[in-house]
Amino acid sequence: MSRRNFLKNLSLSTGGLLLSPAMRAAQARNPLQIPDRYDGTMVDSRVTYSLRPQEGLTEFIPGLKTPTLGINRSYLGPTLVLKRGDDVELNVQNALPEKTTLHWHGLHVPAKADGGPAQIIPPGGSWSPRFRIDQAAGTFWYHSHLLHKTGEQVYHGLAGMIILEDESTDRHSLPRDYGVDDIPLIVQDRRFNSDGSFDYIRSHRDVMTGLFGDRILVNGTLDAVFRPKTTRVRFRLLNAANARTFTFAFDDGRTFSQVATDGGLIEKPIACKSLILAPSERAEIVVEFNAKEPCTLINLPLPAGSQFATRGMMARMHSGNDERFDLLRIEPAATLQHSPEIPTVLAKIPRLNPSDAVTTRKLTLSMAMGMGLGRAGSGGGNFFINGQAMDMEVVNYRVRKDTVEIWEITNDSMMMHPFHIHHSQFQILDRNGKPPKADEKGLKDTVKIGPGETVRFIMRFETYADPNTAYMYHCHILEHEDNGMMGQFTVE
Ligand SMILES: [Cu+2]
Repeated sequence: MSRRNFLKNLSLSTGGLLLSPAMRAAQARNPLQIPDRYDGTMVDSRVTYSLRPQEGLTEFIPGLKTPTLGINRSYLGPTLVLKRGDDVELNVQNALPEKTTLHWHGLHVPAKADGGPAQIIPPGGSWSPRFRIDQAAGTFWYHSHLLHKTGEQVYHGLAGMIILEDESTDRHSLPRDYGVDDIPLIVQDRRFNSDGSFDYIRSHRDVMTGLFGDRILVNGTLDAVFRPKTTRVRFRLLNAANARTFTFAFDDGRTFSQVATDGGLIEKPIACKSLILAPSERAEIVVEFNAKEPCTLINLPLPAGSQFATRGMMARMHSGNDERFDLLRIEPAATLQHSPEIPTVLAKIPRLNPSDAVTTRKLTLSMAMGMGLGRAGSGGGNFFINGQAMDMEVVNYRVRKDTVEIWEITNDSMMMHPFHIHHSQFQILDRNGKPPKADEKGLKDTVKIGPGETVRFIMRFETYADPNTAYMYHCHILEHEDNGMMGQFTVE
């Protein structure tokens, strides 16, 4: 057997561990970039933010310029800091030569302000949604949501973090010094061409599994290193990859504390050694460090037997979630400033009661197999919800304002789909009939649905009514969303 075939066979037999030579530990270490914190400016009693989607060139790889998209910069955008109770205006001035949208992922906003596929901003155009911030503190994000082009625009950089603060933010002893001990980690995988440009969709497989890269960017930094100056650091983990699921852990197996899910603080910290986030999911974790004791934030393969693993004939073409690689090198300073203990009680989350639900909506996610995948080949897409691909002309559900509903999502495909719904945070009732584990008891806007699984969640549709403008629900594997796995609902 030639060495090449030996390696090929070995890589298949180890579940793809050798598939990505670029995932090897890199030698160069670049200081972790921290996106600028953007608090906005007060204009006529509104906190106003100016956001400018634009093209740029970004040097991820020394000596090579990558054509990218960014917001107020060449790649990604500033971290928007929003405060509960504030009236805000987000002025988006589209400096791109193409249309775009900006969606405030996880925020409770009017449908017209949501930044979904209907709120298109033409090249040179602007869009200035206004709304009041009224939800719990947490980590959210904003990104392009352009119909059929979300994957491509987010991949090139149209995304940023949102930190929402409320009355609890100053009360808790959680680390909150942005860029010092409160650190955004926007984690993405990318594939580069030899000229440094991003390599987006190349094959049917890239659409079918969603696009997987073989290099990791954290806040747009390749081979990043972070140097803590305090004994505790809060990391705001955002899986901003198009398709890859990350299983976050540390190379020395250390325990850390999860303190928040997608929609904000959980009731009490959860001690854990690993944490799985699918695309668009967030978690806040607090990690303890000792001076001069480095470690590495890594990605582990999905645990053996995970319900989120790809099954059947798809499993062999989809090893991307089975690789181990480094995400962020961490090198604490020689002396660390002491951080206070984290609180034992974080928040009180009032539970919604299933007996208050006026209806249960049943949605089934599915995908067509075989060739001809991708919109270009098939016209309509190969990813479905209840057998239908996304159609801008179809409002799939009309929800009555101020009602509570249960949504029951079933996955009738061979791979996991992270299901995301706009409008509000939900609470998971059960997964395959069993109550959610601790890390799924908090507020969520995205939930992993493994192959064959059924998840029920409960949600209240309050505050905003608009029979003419829809909110979206969709798979957050962006290539699936772009190719049909999305639907629309109104609240009226
Ligand atoms: Cu999907």
